[in-house]
Amino acid sequence: MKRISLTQYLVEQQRQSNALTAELRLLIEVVARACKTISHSVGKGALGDILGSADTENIQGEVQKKLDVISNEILLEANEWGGHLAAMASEEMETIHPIPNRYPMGEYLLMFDPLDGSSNIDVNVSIGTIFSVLKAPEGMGQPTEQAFLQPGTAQVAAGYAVYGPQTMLVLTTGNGVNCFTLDREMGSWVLTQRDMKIPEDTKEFAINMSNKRHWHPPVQRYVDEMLEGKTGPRGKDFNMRWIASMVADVHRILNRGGIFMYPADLRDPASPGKLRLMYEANPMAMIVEQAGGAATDGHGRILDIPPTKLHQRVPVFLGSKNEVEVVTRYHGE
Ligand code: AHM
Ligand code: MG
Repeated sequence: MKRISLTQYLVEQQRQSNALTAELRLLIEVVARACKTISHSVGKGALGDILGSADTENIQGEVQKKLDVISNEILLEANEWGGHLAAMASEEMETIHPIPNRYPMGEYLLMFDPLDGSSNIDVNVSIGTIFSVLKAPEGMGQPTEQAFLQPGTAQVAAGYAVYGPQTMLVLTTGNGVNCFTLDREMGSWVLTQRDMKIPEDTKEFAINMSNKRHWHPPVQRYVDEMLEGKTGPRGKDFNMRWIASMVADVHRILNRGGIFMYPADLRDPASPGKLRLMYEANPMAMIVEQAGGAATDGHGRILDIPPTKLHQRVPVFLGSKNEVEVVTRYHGE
């Protein structure tokens, strides 16, 4: 079979659709290159002195792992000089990162979770990088946090890299979802799955069950009914998977269906769920919708949520369309 590289795929996209500009193509290639570097560090593990804590905290009060910090640095450095970006924002930085004056300023905004699934770093379980691309508002001048506060529907590209047994890059520019596998010997991304589609029905769910006692009634009901299996109201047996790396859970769902949930719960009303809207929920919601799935916060589409702050958290229900529809309907009843 003829191998198509990421570069070739992007050039073809650029020729076919006007949506993919030369700047956006460069941006995606640079992000993909940074992910390659992160993958290389991840692969070294203890041999690269990248495991363990960095002994610092991020804006969310979470202890940063060395690899969180390293991955953030790799993405910042890779994306600063190309002239394609106006600013960046990251899970690991309190405020936005404008492009230094010595470089030209471009028209895009890049957001990322540099290393998602941090609790899995030290135990050699799949982790990943998630990214989201927006256009800077016209005539913005110096970028501010406000420029980033656009709903997910405004994303022009989104993707993730998963560092597992294989390193893969899953990408959408609003024209379906494609998957590239890193050829580690050649150092290039090769198109390995075209137009990924999530099955509409599923018998597999993903949720951290240890939080069950804190869930709101609609989530309790939904999960209880699945657990009742064949003889319960759902009339079928369900299986459960929870990797604790959103990238890995979403990647499984893209390949064979499923529903992923990180609901809000009763513990802290000020904190609706764990996952962050701008650089976790929105890019994943765009990918999932582009693959024919659905993504809601239990009430409405994640992509329609008007953001109020950079590190805002949201409840997340995403994956196979018909299951997301059931749990969302229970929230309304
Ligand atoms: P992180 O960005 O700090 O790694 O946190 C996000 C991760 C998701 O990848 C995953 O779905 C979730 O946290 C797991 O949470 P929990 O440890 O509560 O199961
Ligand atoms: Mg994360």
